[in-house]
Amino acid sequence: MAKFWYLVCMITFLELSKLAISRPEQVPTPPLPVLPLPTFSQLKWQRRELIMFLHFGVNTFTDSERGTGKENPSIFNPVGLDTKQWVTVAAEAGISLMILTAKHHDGFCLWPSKYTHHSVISSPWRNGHGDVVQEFIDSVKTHGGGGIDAGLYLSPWDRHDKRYGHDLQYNEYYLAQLQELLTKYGSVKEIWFDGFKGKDAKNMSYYFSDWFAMVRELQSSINIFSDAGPDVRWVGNEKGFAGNTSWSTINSTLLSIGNASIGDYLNTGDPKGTNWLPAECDVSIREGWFWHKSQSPKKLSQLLDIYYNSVGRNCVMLLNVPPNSTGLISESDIHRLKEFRAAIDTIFSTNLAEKCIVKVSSQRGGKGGGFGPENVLDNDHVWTYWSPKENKNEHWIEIKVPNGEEGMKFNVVRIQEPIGLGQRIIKHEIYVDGKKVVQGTTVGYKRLHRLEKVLHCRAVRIIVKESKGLPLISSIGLHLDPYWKP
Ligand code: FUL
Repeated sequence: MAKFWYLVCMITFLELSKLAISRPEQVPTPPLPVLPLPTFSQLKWQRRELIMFLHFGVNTFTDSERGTGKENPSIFNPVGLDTKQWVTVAAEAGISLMILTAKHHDGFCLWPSKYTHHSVISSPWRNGHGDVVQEFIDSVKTHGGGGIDAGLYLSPWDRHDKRYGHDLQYNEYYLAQLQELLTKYGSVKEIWFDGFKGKDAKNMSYYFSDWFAMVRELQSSINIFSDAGPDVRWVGNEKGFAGNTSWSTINSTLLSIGNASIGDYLNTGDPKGTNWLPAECDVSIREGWFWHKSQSPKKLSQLLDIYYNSVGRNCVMLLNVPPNSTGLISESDIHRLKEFRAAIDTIFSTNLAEKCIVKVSSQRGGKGGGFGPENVLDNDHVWTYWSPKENKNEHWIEIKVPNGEEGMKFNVVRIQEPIGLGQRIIKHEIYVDGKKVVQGTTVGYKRLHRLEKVLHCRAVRIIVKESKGLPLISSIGLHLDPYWKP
């Protein structure tokens, strides 16, 4: 009998210890991506949000927007040129990429290209020994504190060079200049191919495939911009406004460079697009792209409108700040840029949602599974996110003021998707204390909704009505914009 009880005890003990050493539950895995996805360089570009364009050249000295190509290089003499100042201004404005027009439509080269005399070597500036591109690149490296990168614009349309209009000769010339720019000056993060040419332009085919292949060969982490990408697309207008619906995806086969009729398609992108090709919103701080004594910067409220309609619509804002004929960024532009940066910081440095409780319709892997609502309030806007469970009918996330605490006041709602796993949300709605205030479409990297008035409330619910695959949200913000007067 004693033997029997001994056996019972042993078996019970073994069963219990099996329980104790049983393996922990499996860690839930991230959901599969929804293709297409950004490349590493596209993701880096998107996170820059605000970048700077610098239009500078012979037009700066002729009060013109479009040089004829007949300008005498002797007019180019920016006696006080200081590219360090440009970089300091950009850094203070929170800009991390600066794109300089190495050559505009007039054909004048800001670097001493060995393939033409129509450049700084024929100008009085630095006695013909100067190189604006080199000074610009050096300043970006030394004054950017490691946080600023350089990009270059090389106009395909060239009104000066005699080879323009002769396909083979001009394409060889253009490619030779590309090789100079992309081998002599170190790392270049964006190259801008402007598809524009005037109605009076000579007939000419550009060998884009050769150009793009050469760029890829010479620079490993560059993004190629043109109307049609291949890395960054034009937004379809020069007002800096993306579409209210704004997809980073598009069908490249429907695009061509220099074709004005595809503006609307470029503006909104395509939910069925098989290419990841996000839009860049180019716009000037002044009326013109080049500096003109008679022009002054846009008002702060205009810059903020552009910001909400570009960065706030899943795009990057490329703001042109043209150096003047002395070779400096003008004081009035510096002043406006400082105001602009201060406004963005004021609006977005406080997130009222941080003091709230966040509830969700469901969460992948259950509590503690790594995909909970706490992820929408951390500082990682790409790789930590809320994911609901598969096979649920409704997906929502709610931000609530804890009981006993005062309600919150805001007029901006920020929503972000972890685009590293694809852009997914097609339709969403926002309810404030049970009342619908936003009927929205796409979200993407960042969606900013400016509301009609400041709301004083206790609960904000975002409902995803339609998405490609599971909807994922990486960040939510409730902000107060004191500059917004609708
Ligand atoms: C346009 C050009 O014609 C303008 O001068 C400017 O460079 C702008 C960014 O692109 O196509």
